[in-house]
Amino acid sequence: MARRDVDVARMWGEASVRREDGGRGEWFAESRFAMFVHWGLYSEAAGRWRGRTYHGISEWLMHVARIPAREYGRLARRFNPTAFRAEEWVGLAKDAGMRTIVVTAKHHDGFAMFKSAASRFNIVDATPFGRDPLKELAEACGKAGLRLGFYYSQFQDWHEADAAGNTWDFAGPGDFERYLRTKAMPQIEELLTNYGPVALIWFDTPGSISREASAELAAMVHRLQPRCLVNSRIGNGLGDYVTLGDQEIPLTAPEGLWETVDTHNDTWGYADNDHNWKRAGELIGRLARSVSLGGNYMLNVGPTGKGAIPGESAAILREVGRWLGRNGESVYGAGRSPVGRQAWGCCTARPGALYLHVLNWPATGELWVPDWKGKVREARFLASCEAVAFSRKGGHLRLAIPAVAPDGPATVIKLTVGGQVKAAGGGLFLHDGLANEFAAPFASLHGCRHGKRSWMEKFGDWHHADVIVGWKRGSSARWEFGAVRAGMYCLYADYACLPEADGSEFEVSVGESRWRFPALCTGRAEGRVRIRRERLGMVTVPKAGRYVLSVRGVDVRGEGAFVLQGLVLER
Ligand code: H79
Repeated sequence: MARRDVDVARMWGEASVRREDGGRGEWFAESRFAMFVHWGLYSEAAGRWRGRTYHGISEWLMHVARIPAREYGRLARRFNPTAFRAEEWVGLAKDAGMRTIVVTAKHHDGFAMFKSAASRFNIVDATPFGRDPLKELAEACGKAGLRLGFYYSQFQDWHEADAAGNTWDFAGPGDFERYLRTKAMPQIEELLTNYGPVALIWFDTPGSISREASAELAAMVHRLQPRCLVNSRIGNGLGDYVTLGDQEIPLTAPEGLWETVDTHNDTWGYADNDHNWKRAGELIGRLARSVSLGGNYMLNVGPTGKGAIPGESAAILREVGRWLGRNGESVYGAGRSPVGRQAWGCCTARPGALYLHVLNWPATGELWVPDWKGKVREARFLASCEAVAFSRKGGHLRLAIPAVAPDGPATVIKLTVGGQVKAAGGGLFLHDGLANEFAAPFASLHGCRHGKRSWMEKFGDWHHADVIVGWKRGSSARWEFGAVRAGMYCLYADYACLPEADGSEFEVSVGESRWRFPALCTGRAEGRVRIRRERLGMVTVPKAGRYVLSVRGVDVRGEGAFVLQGLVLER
């Protein structure tokens, strides 16, 4: 592969960081929720080129439509975002409960959204707008007390013959060193010199950038602004904190500082065809799940070419903000908890308190925290302060809750606890009235292995899963769980099966139920697996007790062509 190409396996770099961040990350856990802004010439194109709609991530339009750099550059002549008001963006971020803003200073298309002496291909010199929006944002953030960071694509620059990424205009490898010295480094220096304090530089797609280049960039950032963080996508393990894969909400988390970045719909840059907004409850769930594993959640908005954040997106963000107004204590400065993810949601913690985020409200009148070892002083709904009755039963904590969720999108129950809290047994538990996921990372395996898979739904719309790989005849995965009553449950499997493995046979068992099922082809997308949920049948849990759910390979075809994300028991 030519060096100019983007190596998909390495596009986001390693998820590792240096241990010592020099104290720069102290504010990180207090922030928790950030606004990501993708805004550039692609916003003006809005996912459309020459009458054709390109579904998926719109900031890749130039790449997918193979638009010559000269022609793409002409978008600048009509880029005139007269609706842009820095205070409105900042006001929305505040209303949404976000404490940091990270905006694209230069994306892969190479267009600088700020005044730059290093390249005339910038918003001040090349558009009728002629203003520097990053200056205005920096001022508005300063006034409102929000942190500001800049996204900078350091490796790909489709406008430059010497940088990586543009294979349609430029043949052969360019002089990357020259691009680094004459554009990337000078522009990053401008960003760190002309805009006041910068919270972080958000690098992206390090690809095959050299260790020396990553090290030099990091050193430059820290020399110019010692408090400024760099994310792990600087490459070569030289970041101050980890950025997970795009749109990745993990089940288990890395040590130390980490964040995940997410789209509100299925694109980062504005696309006028994409209305697939996540609801407030979904966003809160993704935020809470990140915090429950000690991470930060940065959610993207894609302003239009006129500079306005789409109204639907803004309205939903304000709803999240109102929820945070009532429940912020469970998010800001809160973090990892000893209670693992449950079918009803997840749990965040701070010293002396646990916060149960009930994202899926059971209509059964009870909420269980399994394998509870600890002293509860009191339980209250965080938003209303109303007390919640609790008791202990069979080693579990049982809370008596109303049939309908009192706090709309996600109700938080605060447990004030004394001393150490432990939730033993991995916390796998069958919650009545909900979908109980038995996920790959929590399985004990025999003759197969843990792995990860990523795939796209729409173009550039990434999904990630922890999976079980290496299935053979006799391989098995098992999950132990507790149940507090008898019941019939519907069993589903989340798996990907390439055509080569179609018809492979597996056996599932739980309690007295045991049968074989065939794996059905779930398709292939650009050579990658896509995970789909298949219904396998009904199983019976005969009484309260401990059970084992297992799946075993009987006749497995096509080496590596079947991966299992997990099983689900729902009722
Ligand atoms: O800025 C957003 C994305 O544009 C950026 N990261 C987030 C924050 C990003 N850059 N690259 N990637 C994400 C990985 C994308 C890979 C793909 Fe492709 C782009 C898959 C499809 C389009 C390159 C071209 C690999 C396959 C075809």
